[in-house]
Amino acid sequence: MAADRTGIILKGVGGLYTVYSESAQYECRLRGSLRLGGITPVTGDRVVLENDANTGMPAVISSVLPRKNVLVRPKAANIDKLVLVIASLSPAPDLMLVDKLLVCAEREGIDSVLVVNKADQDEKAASEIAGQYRFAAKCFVTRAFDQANHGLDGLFPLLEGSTCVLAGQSGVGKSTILNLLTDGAFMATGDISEKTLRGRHTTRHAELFPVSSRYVSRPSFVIDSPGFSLFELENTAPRDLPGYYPEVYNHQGECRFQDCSHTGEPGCFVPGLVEGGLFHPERYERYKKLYRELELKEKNKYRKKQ
Ligand SMILES: Nc1nc2c(ncn2[C@@H]2O[C@H](COP(=O)(O)OP(=O)(O)OP(=O)(O)O)[C@@H](O)[C@H]2O)c(=O)[nH]1
Ligand SMILES: [Mg+2]
Ligand SMILES: [Zn+2]
Repeated sequence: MAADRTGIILKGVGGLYTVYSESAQYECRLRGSLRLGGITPVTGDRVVLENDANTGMPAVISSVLPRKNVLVRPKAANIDKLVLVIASLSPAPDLMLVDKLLVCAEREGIDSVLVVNKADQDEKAASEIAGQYRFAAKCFVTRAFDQANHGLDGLFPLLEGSTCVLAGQSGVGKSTILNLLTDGAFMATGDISEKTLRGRHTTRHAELFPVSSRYVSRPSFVIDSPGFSLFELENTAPRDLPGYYPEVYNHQGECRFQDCSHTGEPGCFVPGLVEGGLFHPERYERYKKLYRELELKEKNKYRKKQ
């Protein structure tokens, strides 16, 4: 019997999945039993395919292979790197969203990169944002729409041989970066300043593309995803939060207190890190706010259970 044919999901829209397998693409549906089993494949999933009895071509997804990881937002699986994109000025940068996404990536064991795009709008603000994250992630200040001077060269080696996902608010330039990385107009980009939605091409679903061989020497993939601004940090206990902040965990041994929340205990070492320029004061303020939010969430969960 021939070995099962496997493929990778490029996108799934309305129950129809585009699957890449052995240099070709196939439109596939889920096998009924799989749908009943409650497993929903997502972009980046590796799947087993079965042929259609009439055409002899792959047409049915019969199972989803074990995942390395899975993200709820953006919805994608088997991710090696999160490429977080933010604009310098417009849309107004939501740094709490960046913090939460970084925590989520740390929790899932996914490397993160921060791209501060649209530097042409406000050069100073762009480098200020990158400065806030310099101990948390590799940061790039970019102008993705500027073909000659985009500032993304440093990102290319980081994509080598991996699957990365572009994530962030709507209109920050994710699809513009995708177009650059894929060397073509795979996906339309849109202008956020348009008053009407007509003519605006906001991304509607997560989709996987190969990175152009101009930038990488091994097969590498990039997933474009729809922008979002609401993001709830689920399944994160407040006491675990310090373990997701490189600024803190890289110096963990230095705190005098075991189980210190680093949110204001007298004698805690973290304010010293802030004073010493090793933890940006605004990011530390947001850390404390996030800690309180997670504490509240935990309390409410406990109350609901009673
Ligand atoms: N000024 C400026 N505009 C840019 C830059 N990069 C992209 N844009 C523009 O920003 C607008 C939005 O870009 P997209 O790439 O569609 O944004 P997106 O993040 O994919 O948005 P969603 O798909 O809605 O999540 C487009 O008009 C782009 O031309 C940049 O570096 N500077
Ligand atoms: Mg887009
Ligand atoms: Zn402490």
